[in-house]
Amino acid sequence: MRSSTALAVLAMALIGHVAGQEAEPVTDNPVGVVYKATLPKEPFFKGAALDGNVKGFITAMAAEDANGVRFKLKFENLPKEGGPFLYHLHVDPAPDGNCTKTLAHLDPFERGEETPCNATDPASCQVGDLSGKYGKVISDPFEAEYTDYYASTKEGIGAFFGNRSFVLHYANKTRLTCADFVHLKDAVPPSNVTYTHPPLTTPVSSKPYEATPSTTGAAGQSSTTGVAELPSSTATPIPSSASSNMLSASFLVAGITLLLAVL
Ligand SMILES: *[C@@H]1O[C@H](CO)[C@@H](O)[C@H](O)[C@H]1NC(C)=O
Ligand SMILES: *[C@@H]1O[C@H](CO)[C@@H](O)[C@H](O)[C@H]1NC(C)=O
Ligand SMILES: *[C@@H]1O[C@H](CO)[C@@H](O)[C@H](O)[C@H]1NC(C)=O
Ligand SMILES: *[C@@H]1O[C@H](CO)[C@@H](O)[C@H](O)[C@H]1NC(C)=O
Ligand SMILES: *[C@@H]1O[C@H](CO)[C@@H](O)[C@H](O)[C@H]1NC(C)=O
Ligand SMILES: [Cu+2]
Repeated sequence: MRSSTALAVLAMALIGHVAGQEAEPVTDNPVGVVYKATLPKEPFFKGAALDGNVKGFITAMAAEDANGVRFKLKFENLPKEGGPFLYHLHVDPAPDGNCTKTLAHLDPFERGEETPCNATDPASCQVGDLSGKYGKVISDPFEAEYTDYYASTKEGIGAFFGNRSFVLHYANKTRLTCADFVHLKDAVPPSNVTYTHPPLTTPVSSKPYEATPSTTGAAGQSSTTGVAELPSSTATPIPSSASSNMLSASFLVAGITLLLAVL
């Protein structure tokens, strides 16, 4: 059984590769989990004509109905020359800031670099080609917000980007700067930065938030029944302050539910 399934998957992959398969929308993204990638203080490209680095971030969270992922981003202090700038989700993270180590674009359907990205048909694009699908960086500051149906917050599938990075490029593709995504629930702020804890009463344990009593019915219910997915009725809309370090209690509850389901 198992090997025939594996064969079927392999066959599908091969057919997909030959036929130039379109990206598939992800309809069951875990809701309430926030990922954020924040650009570092120094650019990777040593020749950058910049005071410091481009400032900016990308935040991403599944849409309320688990269909697609809502992206919000802001870039400022861009170089005066060399634009319009491109940005993509890349395959690997680069914890040491060496953007070469992020490897290629996130492209689980193997569209490759040759197939042009048609923005009116985003499934035709590499999953990671966000500027191809939603527009290049053409202003300073630059802000954008959109839902992408192909990149995913669901761990274990190729389109998952939560353990990866994004790279900001010059128009000539030179890698200017990059940042790794972090799972905000697990993000540890630098110890010398004042951090406002979410309203929790539980002492810190080695498994963060595991023993936390729920603040609404949703998490308690899920933890006793072992339901793996949050019903969409309990999903929380993205607050406009999603980029701050302070997670809302609802996000936390969603996170707890997910964590309990995963453990
Ligand atoms: C790409 O453009 C930047 C900014 O104009 C420039 O500094 C860099 O040398 C260019 N890279 C290549 C490979 O031409
Ligand atoms: C970055 O990583 C690449 C590939 O691993 C390596 O060839 C290069 O020397 C590194 N660059 C720096 C500045 O460390
Ligand atoms: C892009 O996709 C749209 C919608 O599918 C289609 O009408 C259009 O012809 C495509 N453009 C190119 C250049 O392939
Ligand atoms: C990231 O997650 C994907 C899907 O879960 C996995 O295939 C990949 O190996 C992971 N990459 C890294 C660098 O951990
Ligand atoms: C926190 O500590 C790091 C490393 O010691 C330092 O570079 C940074 O400036 C400090 N940040 C603040 C806000 O004090
Ligand atoms: Cu790129």
